[in-house]
Amino acid sequence: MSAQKSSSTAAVEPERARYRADLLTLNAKPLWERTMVMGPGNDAVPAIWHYRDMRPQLLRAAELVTTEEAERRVLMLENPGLPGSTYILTSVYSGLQIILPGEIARAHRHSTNAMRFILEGGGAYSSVEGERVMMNPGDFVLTPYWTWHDHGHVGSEPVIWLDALDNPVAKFFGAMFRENYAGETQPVTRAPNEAETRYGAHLLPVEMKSGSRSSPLMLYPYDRTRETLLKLSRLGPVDPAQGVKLRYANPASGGYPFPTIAVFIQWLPAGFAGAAYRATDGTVMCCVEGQGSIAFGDRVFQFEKGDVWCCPPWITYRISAASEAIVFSYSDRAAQEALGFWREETLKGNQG
Ligand code: GTQ
Repeated sequence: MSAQKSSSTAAVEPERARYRADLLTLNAKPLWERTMVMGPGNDAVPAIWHYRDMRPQLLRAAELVTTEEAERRVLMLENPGLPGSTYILTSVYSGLQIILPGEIARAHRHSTNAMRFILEGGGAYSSVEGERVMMNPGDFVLTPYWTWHDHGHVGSEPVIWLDALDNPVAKFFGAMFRENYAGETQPVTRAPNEAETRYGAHLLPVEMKSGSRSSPLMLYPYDRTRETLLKLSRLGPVDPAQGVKLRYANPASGGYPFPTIAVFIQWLPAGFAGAAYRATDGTVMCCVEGQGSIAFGDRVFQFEKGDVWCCPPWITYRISAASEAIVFSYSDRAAQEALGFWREETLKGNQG
């Protein structure tokens, strides 16, 4: 039986080779010869960018390049497993941006959702669709799809923040558009903290009609986020893998702040040794307070304030905290849940 099979395979092989060559001229390939593995995960690998390494390079960029030359003075964080991509993960972008007193980052808009998480310094503002908000460390600031935005600085010390965008998703769909504003900056046309007043007090305009799929808030201030997190740290529950983890909510929908990006903050008790966890959403994390470590199998990254690292899809990790710690994060979970792809798993015992 097996001899018969191999002799017939040998006889048919030259014909199969001719067949393969014929198919190639038609831009077609046989599925039964596909080598691509059908399984979770992708080429992105775990990686960390320490603030002690990145901060001096940002200050150097501020000496070497003006904001006239570089419309945004940003160091992009590129995953070592995705060389040439400019992306930290296959679904989300991360960059570290620095702005000096007196500088502006010119107004533009793009068909990608953007957000900032402020790491250091005060006195910088972000203008979005005519509203200007001051940004302070720990604040999470939104620039939704196709909104005009520019940044400026009226303070006295460098300001550094983490930029997050869903560029890879827009690029994947071939739906990336971008436009410069006619002037360098846009006029302020709204009252101070207008979005907060309209949408930020558990009240909404009774006939609210928003064409936006993103949160109508412009800023989620850290003082309030932190206070809530610390109160909940006493009330619990504390998840075995994630500590006390909250998601930032769109007050109009109850959903995530963006259609593509989910945004989170978590508190870890001192001595926390998290259970092994994996999920299909690629996640970028940033330490806001305290110190800890994240282990991907035998690879362990120590983290402290300002460090940024990525957890690629379906790679198991464990988070530990040496001291009480607060970690900000964002991922493509919003998009994956909307499309029905998202899965997670907390592994019991010593697996992973
Ligand atoms: O601040 O508008 O890191 O448009 C990349 C693209 C920041 C921004 C980035 C951008 C911005």
